Amino acid sequence: MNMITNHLPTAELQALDAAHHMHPFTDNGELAARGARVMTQAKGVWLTDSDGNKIIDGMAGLWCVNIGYGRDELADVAARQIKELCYYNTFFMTTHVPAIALAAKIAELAPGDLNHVFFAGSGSEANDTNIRLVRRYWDIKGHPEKRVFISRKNGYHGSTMGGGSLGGMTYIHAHGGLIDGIVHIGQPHWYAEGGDMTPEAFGLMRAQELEAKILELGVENVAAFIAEPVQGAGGVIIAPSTYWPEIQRIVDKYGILLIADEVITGFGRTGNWFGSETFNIRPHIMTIAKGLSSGYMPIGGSIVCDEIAHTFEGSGDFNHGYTYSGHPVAAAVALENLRIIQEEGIVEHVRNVAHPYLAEQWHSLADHPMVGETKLVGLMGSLALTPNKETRAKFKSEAGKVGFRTRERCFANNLVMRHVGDRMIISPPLVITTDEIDVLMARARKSLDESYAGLKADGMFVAA
Ligand code: PXG
Repeated sequence: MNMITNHLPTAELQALDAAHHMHPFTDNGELAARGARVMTQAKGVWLTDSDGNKIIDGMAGLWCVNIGYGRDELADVAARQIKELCYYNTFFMTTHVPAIALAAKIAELAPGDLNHVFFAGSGSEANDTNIRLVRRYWDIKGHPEKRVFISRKNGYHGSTMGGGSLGGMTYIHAHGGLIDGIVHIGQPHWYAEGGDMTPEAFGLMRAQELEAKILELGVENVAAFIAEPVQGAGGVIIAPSTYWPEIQRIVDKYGILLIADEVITGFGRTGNWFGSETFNIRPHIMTIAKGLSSGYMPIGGSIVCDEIAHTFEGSGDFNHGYTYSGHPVAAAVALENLRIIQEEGIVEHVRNVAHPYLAEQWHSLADHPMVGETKLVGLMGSLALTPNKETRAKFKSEAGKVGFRTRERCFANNLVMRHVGDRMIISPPLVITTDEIDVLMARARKSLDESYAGLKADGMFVAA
């Protein structure tokens, strides 16, 4: 306890961390040389590090702390649940009150006939569930050959073998390979890949790659299409308006399953409870995690439609599950989180207050000399950095270098704004106030100015 509340000097913590802690998606040699930033406390949208800096968190942790940090209610519920029933499983015909209540609440909130929840510990695990659940579904229906998943390049679905394979990040595939039966089509990323086409024509073309792929593979072999309503980790890529209606048409026409990976877009992020509502998508399955508990506890799941759930009934055991499926403490905390989102009108706050207020300032960044595109849906936004707005040119430097330098300026200015390649992204806690948006934007603009000046000075503001 002491080490957390009254911690060692930063340098000692960094040395211990480097010696014993292997970080995700990190070069530990580089980390050891430089020392990790040590976060010690957080409240609302504000983080405090071990040097006492107050940092505004423009990423809600990793896109998850939707209700903001430090809510006592969640701590109280966790403590109460640990005392009452800290653990029991949901295997072997048993259940418990938190899992029952949470499943029922999710079914109430989810659109359409998405009424059944299979719990997991994370988004990656939930997507692994989806692979097995969907293949088993087609099996039960008498179509065991329907096994192939179609997903998208630069999509992100986690980093387990299943999640990493569904995802279209080649740098993830490079470390450990892919599982079989997963193929990737192009992403609806007009800014980077749309060339001279209009966004609308490009969106349609990319959606039609799904139809072409189904025909190439044979519909009898295709199980499902999985996609994020908005690509998050890929750089907050919001598809052109033509994309999702065409995807829905194709999925309906060929009768394949549609999985909306709502791990980021779920629970208010886009100004509705689910991104599928914002983009008028009708999935058969939704993947959820992150905002389900606002990141206070690790929990995820798959929300499944009536038809799929009923198909499983009477077909024997579905041989799948996790020790922590529906973990009672995580479920109780998630339930309290959903109560707060609902009773405090946080989704409405995003839609009616925070988004419109942020949108005005975010889109005004289009005037900045290095910003080629500004995108924002609800409270997830991106900026494309470019040395030439007219041609949407890439920088001459290695991809991501300019983004990295810009992120470093943000960190120096006590703002967490991430980069994905040479795109800057934000996804702040949904409870952010208009005053806090002013702070976030002032720091973002200052960081962009400093990055731009640095690039000019170093001769790096040059097109490829
Ligand atoms: N699906 C989506 C759409 C995600 O964004 C996952 C699944 C996997 O969830 P878990 O809980 O297993 O991590 C995610 C997670 C990043 C970053 O750098 C994004 C995620 C995770 C870690 C880093 O933007 N998204």
